[in-house]
Amino acid sequence: MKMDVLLGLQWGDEGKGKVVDVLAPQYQVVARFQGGPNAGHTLEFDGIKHVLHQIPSGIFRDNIVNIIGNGVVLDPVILKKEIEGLHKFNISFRSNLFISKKATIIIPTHKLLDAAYEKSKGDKKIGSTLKGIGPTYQDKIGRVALRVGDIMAPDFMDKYQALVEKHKGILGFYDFDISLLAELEKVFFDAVEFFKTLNLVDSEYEVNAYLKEGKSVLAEGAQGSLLDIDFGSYPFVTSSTTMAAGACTGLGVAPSKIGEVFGIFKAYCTRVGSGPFPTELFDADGEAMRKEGNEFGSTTGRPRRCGWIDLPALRYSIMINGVTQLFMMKADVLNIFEEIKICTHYKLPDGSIVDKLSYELNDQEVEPVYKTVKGWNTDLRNVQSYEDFPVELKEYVAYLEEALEVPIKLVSVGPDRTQTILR
Ligand code: 2SA
Ligand code: MG
Repeated sequence: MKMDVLLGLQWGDEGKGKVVDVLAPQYQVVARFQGGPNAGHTLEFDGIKHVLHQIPSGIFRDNIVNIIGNGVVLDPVILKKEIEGLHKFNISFRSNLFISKKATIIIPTHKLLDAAYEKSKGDKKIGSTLKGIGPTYQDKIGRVALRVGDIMAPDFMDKYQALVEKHKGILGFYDFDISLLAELEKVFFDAVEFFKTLNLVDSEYEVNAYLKEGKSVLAEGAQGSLLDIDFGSYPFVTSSTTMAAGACTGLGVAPSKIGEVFGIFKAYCTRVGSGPFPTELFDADGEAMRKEGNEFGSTTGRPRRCGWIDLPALRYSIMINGVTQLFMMKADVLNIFEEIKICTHYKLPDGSIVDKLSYELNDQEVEPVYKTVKGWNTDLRNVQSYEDFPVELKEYVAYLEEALEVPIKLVSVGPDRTQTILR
């Protein structure tokens, strides 16, 4: 069997959680491969809305094994809270949640460092979720981080203290107040004890064994391709590999074992945090999108920046990920518009028209070139199948499909599990 990968093609919040939840019955294993508690995957079913941060979105389906892979940075405190939050759903996480011993641990000083770095950047700040993601990946690459497996080792406290001393030195350099640390550590060590009771495994063996046995595995991405550490709008990115290749390194699965790559995108665009966003709307249309789409960060509650769909950016993401199927989310949010704009190119300050996300593009004020189409301006609540789509929505889908050269296999017309139309 091959492992399918599902990922966001924009700046995150494309609706990945919902899609995993809908696709989950076709899979026996769902695995997270990067990111950490900066992610917020929202699922809605039976009138309940639930947000997951680190736990894979397969957790709500019985008989699905959920794996947190080595590429993830994990906060034990948030994981404990997440698991406690699942108690009311009667989820047997003891038998269906497995965590890689090679995943990296976020410790309290990582969160303080995140805040210190952001503060030092002033108005050039990244807009981090302040969950300690960047500093933890920094330590991983710097070969000094603590890993999940370390918490079982007798010298865990020594390793922990050595890292904290290093962090204190940096925090001192930034003159950052660390008076909260003792309190944070108390909660952290409490969570570490809980953590020891979970299923800690060599997940690369598990995932590969499942594939060998013919079980279907879905790798669930977090954030989006335009936030990728290499290909995103650097430095306004997250610190992990959010693209399909990250599923290989973040789970220990060979590139030859990757099957379908599902690319999720919204029928428009949002971004939370700083950085370039060519089609961003600052007018009443942007405000209406935010309101209609309830565009507020599911981890931090921050209002998301909103704008029209951006085809050059989508084509770029499709290229670097090798997307084989597209899923378009939140089409219903555009119901309110009489006209819809599609960004087909960018106009550079020198007047030239381009459709590539070149290195230089990042630092230029670009103007989107739009094609305007008629909106459907209709409620989609009663839409049951593609045949029920208003003609303008059919045309929108067809236009995007042709421009992106990948089939759009799924269109979401509302937040609930059931409001998902397969084509
Ligand atoms: P970080 O926290 O250091 O990784 O942030 C770096 C940049 O990456 C962006 N980022 C995100 N963008 C969209 N959604 C994310 N998850 C949450 C959600 C965000 C929230 O699902 O809504 O609740 O605010 C996410 N995580 C990181 C971030 O905004 C920075 O631009
Ligand atoms: Mg999200």
